[in-house]
Amino acid sequence: MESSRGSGGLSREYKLVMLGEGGVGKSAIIMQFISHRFPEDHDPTIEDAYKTQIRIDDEPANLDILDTAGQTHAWLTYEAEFTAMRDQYMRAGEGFIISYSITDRRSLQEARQFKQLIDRVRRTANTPVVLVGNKSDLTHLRQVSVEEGKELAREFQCPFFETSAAFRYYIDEVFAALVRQIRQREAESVRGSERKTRRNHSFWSRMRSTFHKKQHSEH
Ligand SMILES: Nc1nc2c(ncn2[C@@H]2O[C@H](COP(=O)(O)OP(=O)(O)OP(=O)(O)O)[C@@H](O)[C@H]2O)c(=O)[nH]1
Ligand SMILES: [Mg+2]
Repeated sequence: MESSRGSGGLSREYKLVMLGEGGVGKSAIIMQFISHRFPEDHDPTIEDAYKTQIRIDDEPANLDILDTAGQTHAWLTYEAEFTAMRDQYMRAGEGFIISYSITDRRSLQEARQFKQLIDRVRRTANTPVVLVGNKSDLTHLRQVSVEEGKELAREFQCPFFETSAAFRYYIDEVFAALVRQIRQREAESVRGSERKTRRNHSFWSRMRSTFHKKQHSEH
């Protein structure tokens, strides 16, 4: 586990990755979260990294957030480089925000593709993920219902939020939910390895007592 000393003392670093189709508002969500600003223009991202320190459930957390390129044409132009880069952050990331726009049905389909990609690269369906339907303020342009978002989150077995980067709705909640998912998985794996140790213990004590009995009966 990596840790560093921040103003809040010893705190864990969490590597988070923002995924989603081009223009759904990935950069806007991150910018609102970190600096309470909303970028009006769409400036397509290639790759940006942000660091911030917050407290979640009274525990400090250093977030290392990677903002990725949603523009598939960029992926196609430099296909080999992008695929290599993508696989790298898919492996290095500990938690993923998969975002779509409620005004763009195709971006919801893309969200499913992103989840499949994460599962494939990491060879598990158990990676911490949060599903986000952004641009909830644009109600007149809605193409994806809240129910459809919830349904996809049920499929992914992950938390779901409809956000508005423009109005800063549910932005903090997304990042807190993702860190909680990571902490929960970690606690589960610690419990799992404790159980394994206990099982091993009882295995060895059984072996020892069998050996003991054997030794006694031989004398
Ligand atoms: N109304 C509204 N507009 C938004 C919202 N979030 C983002 N936008 C706008 O949508 C456009 C795209 O936002 P970006 O944050 O650049 O999108 P992106 O997903 O980072 O795009 P790529 O970097 O190309 O993948 C910008 O013009 C934003 O102002 C939102 O919640 N509501
Ligand atoms: Mg961007």
